[in-house]
Amino acid sequence: MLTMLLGGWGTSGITSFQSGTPQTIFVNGFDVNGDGETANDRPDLGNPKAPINYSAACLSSPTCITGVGFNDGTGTLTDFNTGAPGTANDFRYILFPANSGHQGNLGRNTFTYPGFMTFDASIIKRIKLPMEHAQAVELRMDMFNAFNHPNLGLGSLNGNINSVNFLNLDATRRGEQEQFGWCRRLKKEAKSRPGPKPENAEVAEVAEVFWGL
Ligand SMILES: [Ca+2]
Repeated sequence: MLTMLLGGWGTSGITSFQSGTPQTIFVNGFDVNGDGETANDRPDLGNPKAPINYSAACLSSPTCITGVGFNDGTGTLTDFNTGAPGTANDFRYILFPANSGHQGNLGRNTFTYPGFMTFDASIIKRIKLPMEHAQAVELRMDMFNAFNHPNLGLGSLNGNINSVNFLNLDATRRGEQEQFGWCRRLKKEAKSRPGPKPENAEVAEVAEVFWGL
């Protein structure tokens, strides 16, 4: 009994690392340089450390700073989304009026999302059975992202300033998941045939796998 409880255990695991995805910051539906293209204009870079806040509460508040500013051409700065007055330190990105001819100085792929990291692991327990033809039952638990490490922002890449999901780092790509299952491993004798017996025909092992317990 003690041997049955303590023996037959096994583990396996896979660790994955991936560097962050680069993202170009642009504004859709707002032709700043006046070239007729409204889907690829880029802003100026303001304070690179200014926070971005595209929460629903901030976007709907006339006094909230979202981190994207608007220069009306005279140097006066307001928030591009809410109209709240601000200073150069409040805005990471700054847009100029539509058809103003201004070319944003922000380059392509200047924003990098956080990297991707997961730890997948499996715990396996094999139990031998004294039944005819049945050799063992294998129980296993597979854990995907076993330590529930958050992978922020990778599920909804969005560099469009005019989207409510702009740089949405709250979205997670993959959370912790578990899967349980069992596998019945059988030994069955190979069919007898006339003539000499092949060397490897004594026993064939097959497995029947059922998942989703
Ligand atoms: Ca344009």
